[in-house]
Amino acid sequence: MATEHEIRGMGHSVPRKEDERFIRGKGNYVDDIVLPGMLHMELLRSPFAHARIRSIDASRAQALPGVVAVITGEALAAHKLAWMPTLSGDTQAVLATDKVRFQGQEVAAVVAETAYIAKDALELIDVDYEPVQAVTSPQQSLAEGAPLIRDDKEGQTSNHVYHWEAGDKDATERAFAEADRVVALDTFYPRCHPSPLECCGCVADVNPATGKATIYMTSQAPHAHRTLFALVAGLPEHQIRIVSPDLGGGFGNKVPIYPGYVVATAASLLLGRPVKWIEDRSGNLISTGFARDFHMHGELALKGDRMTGLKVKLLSDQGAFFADAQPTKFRAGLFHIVTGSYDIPAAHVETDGAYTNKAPGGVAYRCSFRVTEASYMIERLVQTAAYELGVDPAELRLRNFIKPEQFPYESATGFVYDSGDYPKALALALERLGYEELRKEQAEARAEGRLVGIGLACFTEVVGAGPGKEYAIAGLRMFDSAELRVHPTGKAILKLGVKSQGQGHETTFAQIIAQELGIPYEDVEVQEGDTDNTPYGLGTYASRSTPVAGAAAAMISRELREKARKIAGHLLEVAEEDLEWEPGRFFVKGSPQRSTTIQEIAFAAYTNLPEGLQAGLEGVHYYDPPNMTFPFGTYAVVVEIDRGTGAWKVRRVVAVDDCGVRINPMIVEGQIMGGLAEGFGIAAMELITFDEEGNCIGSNFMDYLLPTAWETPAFELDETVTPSPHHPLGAKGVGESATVGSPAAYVNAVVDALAHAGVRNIDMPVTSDKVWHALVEAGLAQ
Ligand code: MCN
Ligand code: CUN
Repeated sequence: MATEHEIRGMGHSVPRKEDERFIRGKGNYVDDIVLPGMLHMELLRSPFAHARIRSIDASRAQALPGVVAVITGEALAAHKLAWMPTLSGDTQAVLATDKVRFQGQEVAAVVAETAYIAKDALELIDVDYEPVQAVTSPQQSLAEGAPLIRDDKEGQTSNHVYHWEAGDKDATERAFAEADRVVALDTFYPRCHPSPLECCGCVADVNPATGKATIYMTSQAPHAHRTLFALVAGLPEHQIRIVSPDLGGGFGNKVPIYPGYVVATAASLLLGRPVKWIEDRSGNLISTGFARDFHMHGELALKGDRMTGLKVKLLSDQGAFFADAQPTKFRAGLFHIVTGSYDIPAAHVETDGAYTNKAPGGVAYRCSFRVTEASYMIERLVQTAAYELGVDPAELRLRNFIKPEQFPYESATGFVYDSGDYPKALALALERLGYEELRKEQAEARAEGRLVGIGLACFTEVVGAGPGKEYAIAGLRMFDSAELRVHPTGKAILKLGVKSQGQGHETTFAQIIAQELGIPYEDVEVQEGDTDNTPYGLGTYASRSTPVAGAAAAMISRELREKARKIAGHLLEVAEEDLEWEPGRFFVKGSPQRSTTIQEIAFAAYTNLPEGLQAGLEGVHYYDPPNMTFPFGTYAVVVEIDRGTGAWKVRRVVAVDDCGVRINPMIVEGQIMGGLAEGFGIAAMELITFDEEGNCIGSNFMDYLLPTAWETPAFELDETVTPSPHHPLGAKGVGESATVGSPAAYVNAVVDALAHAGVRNIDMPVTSDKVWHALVEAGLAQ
């Protein structure tokens, strides 16, 4: 039931509440926090990718006026803080003691009266390095005789991190033995970076009198970070308060715990004064939360035009420390969603990880735990198969889709997809595109010597972890929470365990309460990010806020509605069973004029209660979802290639998304447009790479290219709605879909323009340079 205009429940595209302050420059970010007596910290980073540390002499830095302390790994080691655990159970150096293992690694910290003094003092620290040969690719790292990167780890004799498999190997081998065609694709998903507007940072304030540590930090998961701080630093958890204020984007970059946070906290503890650390752009690009860096080999077995088996092997470049934020049970994240939208009876996935002399990552950048790479693999592979078979790529997909009546569908690698209607989303995208016409136009253009390409991606994602029994981070089960307090005058505060980084939670979660309780959305304030003030939750990533916390918000509203019903019965002097609900009021069945509003009920909850009922209208709900949600869609891209230069231009992007029921359609569209722009950046220009010595190329925005409004194409959006059957609101997550789904569509379009000449793959970023080489090789260059 749609709510009234005044209530603005779900389905209304209300403007974002938070934009009032963001647009006026009145946001409150970590760097806006200034505390009395606050000191500033800067980090010294390693110029070498791999080197032994012979000695560190900080005396000159220490002597600079205004410098309060220089902190080295050795000093931290005295407090057992030189190393910290990562989210995936490895260890990571906080400040290097024995060796540096990537360029940009944190070596020492200066704490000073101003950030400028601290930065100047960094240059006065003398570190004596003994360079060691750097390893910059996983192939090199796993080869015989490669230098051992993690010689700090007992029993570690090679650079191999893990081997992990999913699916049924024998069944897959049989499918390949019986296949009448096998199509293969080797591809590389390059290292890229989330690059939020705001870099990472914190203000650590350990009160020497009370011992309470208040840490303002850029955190997508404040509660989980508090627990990890307690476990690592040995501080009592109730004495730690993490406050994550407004965040200038996260995109996964703010999931891990970085050395800067730990050193600033240790510094505040030792010095008895608040310490601020704000990362600069290069620090962010070279040392924190990279994404991808996957070498992938996929093979598809076909019988006629039916996909009968899928084999994927991948080799992941983990950098110097294995720091992925990943669910404990799944070592390689959720890569096994690689069967995608297709009914493939047998599949087998093998992944290996290797240490290299590069910054550690996280499964970061709008990725839902490696679903991005999986989606790219299958959508590129399917297009390759279409060319080999001589079947239209849309038609081949249609023939192999999981059919609407097959849901809930168990995939060959063990996921149970909740719901989907893939043919519908594809058909809508093709209709919006005018696909048939475009194919004709493509053929005509080719006859005239012009290269037009049409690329499709029919992605399926898996988002919204838990269930807690299967998904945990560092053992913490992935449920989430909502606490709702309805005040006597009918205004409410909703407190959540998740943390918006710009997704609009203050608006959409208020709309959920408006929908469920009929309290106008303006009357609901949403609070997140302060661990002293919000119920425990696992945080915002993997598009889990709507699937998990959104469900918790709906459930607590419904619980309060049941209490409200009791009060309404008392107020109207009828039995509860005789009452009917519509958003905002209860009325007596058959006489709708006898009614009482939610505001009147809220007042009565504090003033006029039925016998035996507790006062107040408040409660908290912890929601552990029964399954993930599986959003999907079809992205279609049309490009034209310049045969003289290899430059390619996007002519159109049509995006059909299905994230189940939409809470705020405008916010959903904003999420999708942002993701389509990011997908374009990844496909076309974003790349962090390294030279042979391990020097990072891509450490600033001159080298690491982000698309601006100038390059970014226009987007045409549409939707289908297939509700999630297990979510109380029917909603699925959407926050990552377009970044996950779209890169394959862009690359497929460029390859499609060249496919008639035998081109099958161009690795991302698809620069004009690479396209030019493909043109030359295919004899199409002009
Ligand atoms: N929404 C909705 N209806 C749905 C699904 C979502 O109205 N059916 C709304 C939500 O209520 C929320 C937004 O869309 O306001 C995104 O919701 P959801 O899909 O639940 O994702 P999360 O809120 O958990 O956000 C995480 C996701 C991730 S993992 C990354 S990475 C990412 C992304 O969101 N980082 C972002 N989008 C981002 N957007 C901004 N502006 N900044 C980031 O850092
Ligand atoms: Cu993996 S990027 Mo988002 O899940 O925070």
